[in-house]
Amino acid sequence: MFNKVLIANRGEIALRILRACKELGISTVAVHSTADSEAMHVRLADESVCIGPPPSRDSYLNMHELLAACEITGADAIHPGYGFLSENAKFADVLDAHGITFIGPSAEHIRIMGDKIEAKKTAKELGIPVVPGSEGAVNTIADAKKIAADIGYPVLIKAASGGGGRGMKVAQTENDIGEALQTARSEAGAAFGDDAVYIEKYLAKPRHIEIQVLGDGKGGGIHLGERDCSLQRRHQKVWEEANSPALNEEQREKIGGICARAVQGLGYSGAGTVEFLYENGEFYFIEMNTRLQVEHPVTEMITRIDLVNEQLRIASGSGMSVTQEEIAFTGHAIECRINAEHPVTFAPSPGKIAYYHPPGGLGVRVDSGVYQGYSIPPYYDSLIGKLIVHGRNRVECLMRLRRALDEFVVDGINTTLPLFRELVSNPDMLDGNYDIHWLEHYLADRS
Ligand code: MV4
Repeated sequence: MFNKVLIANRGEIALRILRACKELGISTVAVHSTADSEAMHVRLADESVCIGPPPSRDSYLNMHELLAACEITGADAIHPGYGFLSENAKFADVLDAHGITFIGPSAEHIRIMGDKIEAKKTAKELGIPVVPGSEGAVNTIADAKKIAADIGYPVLIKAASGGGGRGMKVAQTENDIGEALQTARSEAGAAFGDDAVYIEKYLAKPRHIEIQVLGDGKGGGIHLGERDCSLQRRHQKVWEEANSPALNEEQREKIGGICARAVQGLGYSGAGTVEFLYENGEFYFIEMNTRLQVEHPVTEMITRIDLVNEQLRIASGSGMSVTQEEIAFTGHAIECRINAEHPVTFAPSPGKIAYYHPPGGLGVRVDSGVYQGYSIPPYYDSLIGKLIVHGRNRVECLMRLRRALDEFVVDGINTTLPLFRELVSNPDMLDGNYDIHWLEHYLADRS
């Protein structure tokens, strides 16, 4: 196991990683920009290093500063968390060249999954069901028209280097496809420096269901069930739950088994998430994330597995702590991402937290690095914490979530807590009857 881990992140996930390290007796190094010197994880870490001014490109994305912090402190591993450099293959290579362990998958697997065309090709080879579409990049309007005619309109043109909704264009009919292709390619070229695009059948009302996987890098691989992340606003997940209200036990085991075998076949190392669209009882692979995800706690709550602990074990060569047979799914969990934003306009609301009272009680978890008197900086994303609630079933979980939301006080800044207090009493939400477009429609109808 590692002696000292540098946590190359900030906010709630930095604290989350620090907690797992401490429980394993690993020394922790916090890095922070000048805007985060008062952050909770900096206070709790064994050591801390200021790595630069507030802008991410000068601090949390600055590989030289992170390497220097490793040299200064003697950290033997880096945990990247999510976002920032967590899916940067070059960073994984640079750490490897310096003899520092990158707590995550190999640079090769990061690269494969970061290219959405390569990811889809690999997924298909591994037996994962994919969305019907082009076999690779599409370069000409003639090719695009032929493929679209084969799979049927509407179709979606996606950027190979995109992801998270960036660089997507819908073509409703053959008349649209020329412009859609040209626009998608030029926008992808501008945004990602790569104008490669591919085509898929457009799924109109899917759910977003993702499977958590772990691989030991030696051919072992397991799944830890699914998370339903269909409630999103502008490609930002808002509310995630495990299990999905839409799946039954048989479907869970089937798609979970497919993903576990894929991870085994790939020789994947570490935590990963296989993302699907789910429509009319069918799963369609769209992407694989080669990092720990924001919403990992709902999986932890129903499996009782500490995913960061597993990441540290795997990266240090100890392998996973459990076998597939030892994993049981107990109850139901829901996570609400609480942002420092106005609950109606979603305008960012940085500033000082005048009063902070998080909820507690059985089955209530708050993953957050904020505290009373803490000032939310304006430089980073607006996530201030995650409220995660567990119950023996979905009804009990919703009742507990409603109580916890009523108990949660954050004064001095705007937060999205009021939005969740609406959602937790909404009939569609209570029925679990929502797809990826539901929240945008709800918000549009509300205003
Ligand atoms: C799709 C799709 C419909 N059909 N692909 C958006 C982000 C990226 N993960 C893939 N995304 C989508 N891909 C096909 N063939 C609809 C979306 C999509 C979406 C997916 C999941 C969650 C929220 C979404 C919001 C808008 C569009």
